[in-house]
Amino acid sequence: MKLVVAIVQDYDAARILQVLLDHEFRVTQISTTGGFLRAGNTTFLIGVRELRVRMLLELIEANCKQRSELYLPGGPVDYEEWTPPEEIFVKVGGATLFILNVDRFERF
Ligand code: 2BA
Repeated sequence: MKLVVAIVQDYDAARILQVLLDHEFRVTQISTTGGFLRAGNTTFLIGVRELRVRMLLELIEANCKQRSELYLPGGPVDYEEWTPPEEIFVKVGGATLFILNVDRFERF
């Protein structure tokens, strides 16, 4: 079994969730915040049999889009030396995925 952690843009989240449910994936949705833009995004945790991982990734890819977002400086002063000093556009998404091995899965 694998655990897929998928970070997607809020714009795409409702559509992706619906498609995954339609295909009988079990999903946990978490509201998250991107560290760089400090804007909301959505993280899905999806436990999935190995056989279905490819289908899962195809469904996510088909339902998320890359977009340009405006980065505004002005985060915590401690981070200033690592972040751009001025406004820039960055490309965000479609999706950032981590695919982890699951040692054990139980439901009680
Ligand atoms: P954010 O951290 O808000 O990043 C939004 C977008 O800003 C990123 O899009 C990337 O294009 C750009 N970006 C991030 N850090 C940057 C930097 N130091 N300098 C210049 N541009 C930078 P994506 O790569 O598509 O990432 C979308 C979201 O996925 C991220 O939102 C973050 O929440 C998550 N993410 C991406 N890579 C991650 C990682 N290695 N670990 C954990 N979360 C990650």
